[in-house]
Amino acid sequence: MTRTALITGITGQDGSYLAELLIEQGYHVVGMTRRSSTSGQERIAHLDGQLELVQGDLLDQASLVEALRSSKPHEVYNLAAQSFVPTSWNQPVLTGEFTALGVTRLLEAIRQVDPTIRFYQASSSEMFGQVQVSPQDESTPFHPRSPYGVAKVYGHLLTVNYRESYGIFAVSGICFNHESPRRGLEFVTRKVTDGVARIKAGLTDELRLGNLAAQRDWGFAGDYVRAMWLMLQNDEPRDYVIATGHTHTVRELCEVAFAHAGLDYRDHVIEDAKYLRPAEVDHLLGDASRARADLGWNPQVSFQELVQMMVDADRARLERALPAGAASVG
Ligand code: NAP
Ligand code: F7E
Repeated sequence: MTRTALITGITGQDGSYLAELLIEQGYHVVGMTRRSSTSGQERIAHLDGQLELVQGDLLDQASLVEALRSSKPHEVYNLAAQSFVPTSWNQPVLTGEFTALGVTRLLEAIRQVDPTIRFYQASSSEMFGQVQVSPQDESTPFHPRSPYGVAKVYGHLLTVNYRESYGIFAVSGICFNHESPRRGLEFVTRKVTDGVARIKAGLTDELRLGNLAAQRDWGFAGDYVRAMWLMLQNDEPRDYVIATGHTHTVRELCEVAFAHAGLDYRDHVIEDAKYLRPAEVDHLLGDASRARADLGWNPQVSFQELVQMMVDADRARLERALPAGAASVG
């Protein structure tokens, strides 16, 4: 029997990679999208005809119930969220509505429509926040540092609670930062690789960044969506940390990205206080031992490979967008 999966947030970075994986696995994939005056579906345009789209919004309970009723999924992956940390200080209430209460709305819809649906919640290493121990694993205490992190703690604990209260197969992947050429342009990895491509093309000479000392455990999004799928195939519902086990500073990210294009980041990167956060997460490093042992999950793409892949993709994109020869300055 063909299995059906409903993905919220299908137009986002992870949604597009997960949709590809599930289509490859033979699933009927249904993506939930919200109405917009522009399409906003660039990341899934290449999957046109291979998946079904239903309209719905995490703010609207009736639309979630209807999305589940019409698509009859076996698995639901809740990837939709307001996911950019700085925006969560500007729009804390909206972030809470999407990223925290949205989880309640979706789990309530599952309880109402079909409690045998398996549910994946996109939890985040931002829940660890100001860490006292390193590396972080499933037993590390939470100390979130942004309204986004706080909202994710709510969604995480609610998922645990619906598992314990109602016996729903509801699990959380506590994913550390994961990136790709499809990453939003405002996140630091993509901002840097896009910046390198622009500098190389002669469009600008500088890149303004915030805290270069921040450390993150960065992996490749394609590897992380595999972990999400494996978690819903597990015998028992269990939460997992998904991470590479290596951490790097934003400065190292710059070194690798600029060097890959034959540039020295020190000639171009400017530290700008405008990009500092009201409260920072200084250091993250994940321990994915449980996922390795139970799920056989291992990341395939290293930090260097990831950054180089993103620089190459941004340079190729600009080559296509600019008049012939214009993107090859220097
Ligand atoms: P992303 O690229 O920002 O995508 C977010 C998705 O959520 C988009 O499809 C967006 O739709 C959708 N969305 C936002 N608000 C919605 C609403 N009210 N109703 C329905 N859909 C809504 O995020 P991502 O990087 O793929 O991350 C996927 C999930 O994992 C998010 O929950 C994120 O918080 C979490 N996470 C990400 C990372 C990471 O490093 N990437 C790590 C840990 C956890 P539109 O296209 O219409 O805006
Ligand atoms: O920042 C520093 C910044 O915005 C990483 C989301 O997917 O991962 C992501 O959250 C670090 C921070 O990601 C700039 O201060 C320096 O320390 O790429 P980011 P994030 O905040 O870690 C987690 C796991 C999620 O769940 C989130 O959804 O980089 N940094 N200079 C900068 N960051 C940005 N964005 N821009 C800068 O100019």
